[in-house]
Amino acid sequence: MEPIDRRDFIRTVAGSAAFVSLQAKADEQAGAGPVFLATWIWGKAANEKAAEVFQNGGSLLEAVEKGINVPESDPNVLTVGYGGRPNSEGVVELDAAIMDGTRHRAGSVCSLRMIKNPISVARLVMEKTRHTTLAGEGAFEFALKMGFEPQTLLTPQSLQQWQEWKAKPHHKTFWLTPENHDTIGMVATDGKGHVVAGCSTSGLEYKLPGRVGDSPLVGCGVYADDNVGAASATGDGDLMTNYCTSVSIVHAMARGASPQDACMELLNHMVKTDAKNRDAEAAVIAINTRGEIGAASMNDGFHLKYALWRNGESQLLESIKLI
Ligand code: SD4
Repeated sequence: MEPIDRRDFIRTVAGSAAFVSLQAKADEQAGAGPVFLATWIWGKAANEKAAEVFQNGGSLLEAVEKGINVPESDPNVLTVGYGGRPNSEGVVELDAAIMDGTRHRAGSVCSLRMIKNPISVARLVMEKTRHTTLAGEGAFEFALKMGFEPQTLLTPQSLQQWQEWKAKPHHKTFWLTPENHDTIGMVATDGKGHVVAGCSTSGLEYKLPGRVGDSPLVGCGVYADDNVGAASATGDGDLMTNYCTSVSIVHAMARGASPQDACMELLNHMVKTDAKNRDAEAAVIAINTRGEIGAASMNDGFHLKYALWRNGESQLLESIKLI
């Protein structure tokens, strides 16, 4: 990956001074305890749950899992877990992954049907098997063996929306629009140098059955390494997978970049390799082992709101944009 052009970078962030100073203030307190950072507005409730689990003696891994369970179980979050929008055939297929920075080990599930908490299944893939990823029918059978209850994941709301989409003569498909997708990505540290990353999504709405996005792929939707930090991504997974976003960000941090610079460097690299990516729906978050954070969006059309929990304070913030 090419290093970011500092002039481009300075120009980009100049218009985002307010966000920079907010984040600088947040980073001043780095190293002062656990930090939870998550994508989109439902990240706030997820962070608060994660912090509660951690403060009550749970592991960081458990905290991230239980935090992500919150939007997964919420029928009003139409892009994650129960109530997530279905594929083109009206079937909800979920993707999720979780990675433990100490063991450098991840678990993930792809195209999982009828199980509302895929992040919990992903954790069990990591903890109970020698595998990293289970997909489709195999992931479902594994979840049943682990005691998960199958249920329909379509809600009246998501069913009705799918029917309306299907009824449109020239319905747009396999594409994102600003209001119809999002994912929960979470990165966290315990304040003592341990990091975890988790990600869960119903993926692109009305996707082709069997389509796997970036979220459950190690190095794309999640990456965590206790030597450096952790990262997660949200956006057009069909595009972002090609940039191995999360591992690229963690490697940039390993070379000395701050989490924010590492996020910007990744987005900058996407634009340098293909100018069309200026219009891409892409956003990323990162944390290092000192608890410093980064969050960045490609452009205004897909402007990431992210949630930060630190020192008992739970905030919703807006990410810096590259363009
Ligand atoms: C995917 N990256 O399946 C996910 C969707 C997403 O914001 O994050 N949307 O491609």
